[in-house]
Amino acid sequence: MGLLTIIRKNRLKEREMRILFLGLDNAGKTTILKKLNGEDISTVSPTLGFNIKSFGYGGYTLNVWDIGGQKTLRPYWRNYFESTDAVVWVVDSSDRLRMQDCKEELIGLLQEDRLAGATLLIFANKQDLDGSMSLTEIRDVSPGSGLQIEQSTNRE
Ligand SMILES: Nc1nc2c(ncn2[C@@H]2O[C@H](COP(=O)(O)OP(=O)(O)OP(=O)(O)O)[C@@H](O)[C@H]2O)c(=O)[nH]1
Ligand SMILES: [Mg+2]
Repeated sequence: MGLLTIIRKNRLKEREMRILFLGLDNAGKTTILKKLNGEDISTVSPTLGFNIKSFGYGGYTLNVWDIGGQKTLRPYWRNYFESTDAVVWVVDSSDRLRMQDCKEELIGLLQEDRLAGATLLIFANKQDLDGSMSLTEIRDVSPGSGLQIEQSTNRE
């Protein structure tokens, strides 16, 4: 059993999980978290550092880290990788122009040793916008088959 596996098993025993919300700026990470938390989502501004929120779910405490995605902030993402159980990669499905950029950032993330073993969920946000990319289109640009993609919108 590797060291990482032992650490993860201990964390499961503690019933705490560390989840990172990552993705390009403007993808909707903060909005999703605010919505989950029942907060007003009419005033969301770009995240310059990070926000952390804790939720109770199924007997677990989920510590969710929402990290700013602007290009100048991306080099700091790695400061948050240690002991991460899951990454939610939020995609702005309407941002066709930056889908390649989005793919390249995700490929970079998948190569990080400290995230090895963490669960990855790709979250196709902004499905409400006209012209947003479908799950199939997003899957076609994503770096590898078999990745789980969940679609969503913060606007009903
Ligand atoms: N139409 C639509 N707009 C959304 C949705 N989710 C978020 N937005 C809008 O997208 C913009 C960016 O949302 P944020 O939550 O600040 O994005 P972010 O990923 O946290 O951005 P950074 O903090 O810069 O990394 C805001 O104007 C939101 O209102 C959605 O599902 N549909
Ligand atoms: Mg944000």
